[in-house]
Amino acid sequence: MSDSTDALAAAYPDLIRCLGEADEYGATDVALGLLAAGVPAEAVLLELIAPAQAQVGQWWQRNEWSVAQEHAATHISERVVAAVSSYASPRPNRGRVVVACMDGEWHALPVRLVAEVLRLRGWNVTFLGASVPAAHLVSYLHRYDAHAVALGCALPMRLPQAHAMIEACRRADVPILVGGRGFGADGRWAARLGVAWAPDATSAAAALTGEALFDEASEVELPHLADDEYAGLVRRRGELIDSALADLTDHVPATREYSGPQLDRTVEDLGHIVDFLAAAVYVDDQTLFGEFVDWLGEVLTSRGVPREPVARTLAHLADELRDFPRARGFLGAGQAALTAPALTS
Ligand code: B12
Repeated sequence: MSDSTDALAAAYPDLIRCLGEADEYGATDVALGLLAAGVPAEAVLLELIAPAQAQVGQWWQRNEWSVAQEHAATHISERVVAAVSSYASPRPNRGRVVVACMDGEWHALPVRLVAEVLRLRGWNVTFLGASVPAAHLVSYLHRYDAHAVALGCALPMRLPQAHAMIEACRRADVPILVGGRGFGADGRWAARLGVAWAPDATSAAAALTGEALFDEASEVELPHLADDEYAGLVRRRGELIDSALADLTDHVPATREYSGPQLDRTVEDLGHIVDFLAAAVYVDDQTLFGEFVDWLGEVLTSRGVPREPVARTLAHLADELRDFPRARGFLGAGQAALTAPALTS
């Protein structure tokens, strides 16, 4: 192991402790201490802060950390990223790269890490942050002579919006690179949308200096969209959420006792179910909805929430979507996955 690897491994528990205790000064000292000891800034960003944030996500998912603890930790990580960036701030000697989150996407920190790594590699980076509407991004790109645009998406349910944004950038004739968990761990949904993808910030930097990004890209065909299922799901989103909520109220007595905030959260969760389903139909891939259902099952179990009402909602939606064979297939598989562990236990 190199000295840097040893130093990062030794510092990781200290950073995690600082994030847990909301100690932003301690967290910044951990990172600046590494930089002073000669650990490269890029390694501090990608091998210390990024895995710590993934760990924070795991704790939230398993209900070991509250939303407030996650928010505090993320805020501190943002401060640490800013401290690392101002410590190591080379002047740009390469072209401009515009880095942004897809419309509706609030996970700015992963994209910020990419932006900072590109900056460290000499790119002149303009970071636009979270949720940038497509039309605004395109008019921005027109105004600046960007070498490329890098777009992040953390949630697969945002893929249809991501595609609209990718097509808009293509029409503006700017090379596009995408990344983030939303494109799948292996980038398979980026491949589906016919766009260059990088798994991490280091590969993103390599892609920007390579040739492939500048190959002529043509609009991808998604022939399955001709069946109108995706458009139908978008059109009926509100109605599907309302009828799923009514079904829960009729058949799951606990729902009737819900407070206003609990009802709001339920409506939000139902919205996520419909949006992930619509995204799966959009890219025509059951694994997108399947991964979501697996994740949802874990979230519910760790909060002591029974899976049956969610399985019931999937069955209800399948019933409502009688004329949507692809969506029904995805819902059926999801329902089976949700109920399978209950049958064996
Ligand atoms: C912090 C956080 C938030 C913050 C974000 C604040 C911010 N400023 O970023 C807030 C509170 C807003 C948030 C909200 C939500 N979140 Co959140 N969040 C996270 C968390 C804990 C950390 C994000 C992070 O910093 N990751 C660290 C970086 C390094 O991630 P990374 O993906 O490894 O990034 C690398 C590569 O993917 C790649 N990459 C990333 N982006 C890009 C972009 C480009 C162009 C390229 C080339 C490469 C690239 O390079 C990076 C560095 O090498 C993640 C957990 C996680 N594992 O990421 C959950 C997580 C992503 N969130 C999740 C969820 C569910 C949500 C909410 C839906 C929760 C809710 N009910 O409201 C909302 C959705 C908001 C929205 N509409 O966008 C889930 C998603 C699960 C799923 N099924 O998809 C996760 C995975 C948590 C979990 N384990 O369950 N979240």
